[in-house]
Amino acid sequence: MEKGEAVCVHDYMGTCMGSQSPQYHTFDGMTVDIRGGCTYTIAKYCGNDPTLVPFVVEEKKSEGNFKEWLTNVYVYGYNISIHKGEGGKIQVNNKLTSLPANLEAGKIQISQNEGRTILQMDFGLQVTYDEDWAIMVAVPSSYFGATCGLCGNFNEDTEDETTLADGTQAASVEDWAESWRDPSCQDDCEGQETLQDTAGCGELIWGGPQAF
Ligand SMILES: [Ca+2]
Repeated sequence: MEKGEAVCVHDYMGTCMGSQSPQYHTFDGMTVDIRGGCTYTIAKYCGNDPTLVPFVVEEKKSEGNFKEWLTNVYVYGYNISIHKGEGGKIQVNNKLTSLPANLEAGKIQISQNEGRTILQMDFGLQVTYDEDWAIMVAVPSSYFGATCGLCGNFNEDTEDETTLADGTQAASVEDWAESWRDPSCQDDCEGQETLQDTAGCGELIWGGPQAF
């Protein structure tokens, strides 16, 4: 049920891609360019269905220092972190872990294949991180319309991707992308060129449904 109407949803996977540029292609097909280095929420469960496992995928991009790029996945109480350019090292709750690895009695499987680190969750979420620093997040259609972050809201509607956490539409794609930027990234705002950009760094719209 969605907004009081029954919605028929086929069983399929939504795919979101992020590249080094840095640029993201949302589940619903919109392209988002990111300015400035910081940690961004890429995909997150923003619904309130207790039968769905909450998760957060975030990516840290540092301007001019690719070694600091990493992806954090928060699921089942773990923080799984994949660091770029470090030969496939991963950290589980800040502890270096060799691959392949299984966590939570196999509910989380982490493997490596030809430079690609693959996280596969038992409920269908898949996160892969390539050698060339491209991230892919695949989410099963059970999460239809219930994700948020730079990968969008996964409802097959490209037009409403820039919906903010409070339900309103952002003034621009840039403003919307800013809203998924970690509020702690004040230092990165020094490179912004306009007053509006600087203001956006200090007054992020942050709130709404929190999975964690
Ligand atoms: Ca959408």
